[in-house]
Amino acid sequence: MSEGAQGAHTKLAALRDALSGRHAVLIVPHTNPDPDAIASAVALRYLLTEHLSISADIGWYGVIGRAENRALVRYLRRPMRRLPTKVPSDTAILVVDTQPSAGNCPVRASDAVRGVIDHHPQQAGLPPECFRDLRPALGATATILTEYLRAADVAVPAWLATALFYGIKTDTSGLSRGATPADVAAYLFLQPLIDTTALLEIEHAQVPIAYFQQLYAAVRTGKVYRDVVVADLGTMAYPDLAGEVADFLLRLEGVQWSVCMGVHDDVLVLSLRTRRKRGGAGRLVQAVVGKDGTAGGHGMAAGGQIPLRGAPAAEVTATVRQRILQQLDQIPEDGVPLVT
Ligand SMILES: [Mn+2]
Repeated sequence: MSEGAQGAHTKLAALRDALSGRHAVLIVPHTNPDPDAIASAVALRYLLTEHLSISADIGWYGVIGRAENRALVRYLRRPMRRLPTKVPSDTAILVVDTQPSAGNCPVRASDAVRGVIDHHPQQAGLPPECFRDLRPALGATATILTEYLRAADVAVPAWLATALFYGIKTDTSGLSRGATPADVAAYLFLQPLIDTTALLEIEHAQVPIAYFQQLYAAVRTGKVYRDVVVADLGTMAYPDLAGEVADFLLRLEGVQWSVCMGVHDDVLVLSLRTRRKRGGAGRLVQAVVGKDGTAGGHGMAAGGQIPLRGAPAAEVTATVRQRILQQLDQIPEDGVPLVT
């Protein structure tokens, strides 16, 4: 048995212990769940059912807006329900792809949180007896769940392989962003098991006209400051659009950093991407957001949220832009429109 498989066995036993004595299990992915969060949640539920004979629900919060993510949820036959406003006290909560003290986690740290499986930098505040598998070096949480399924010798059906594969693929940008040998191993294990027709349909899901309107806004408002591009989407149809557009703008020749901002539900959503090998996006977004909101992420992709609390969006957006340019040593006056 490999060292990784041995580790997964130990983790599975610890997870089972953490759930003992609880009547119900609720799996919670991060707010506005992305494919990695969705896949990790459904995989954990499948693992609990098949390996430990424990049934569980998945409770999610926020918006699933991106057309690909909506297509994934449809393909999985809508496996999640809305997070209940009050979780019964005898329920064990398992958090995936985030941590209770992170800004994008819909549940706070409490004794009800019995486990956390995540690949973001470790946050403080977990109960000491809480099960944890936190591996910030990994490209995706879906990699951890794939290791568990393999260690438990649970056969992975095509729908689950497709979800996990897509989770790793999107979080690592096709293994090119922050992927480790463990992510590559999970990806290659899953690949022969996936439903390729379904994956093609998910990845090429049709988008609403609002998507093109917002792309137009991004291009129209985009400004280039030497190797930094900043775009303001105004009001966004859904919150993860900021990340989607930041990815898109990073393709501009000569650009090392792309930043996209927009407002959804009275919150300014900020997304950062960088091509720099040494990263720094997570640290940068934390410096920019500071105490005004919450921020998190990895070296090459990160994001933050600032509640407007009645302040005019244009004012908050201008302040954030100023801080970003300052952090990246750019002069505001040097900004040239992306298109004229
Ligand atoms: Mn993830």
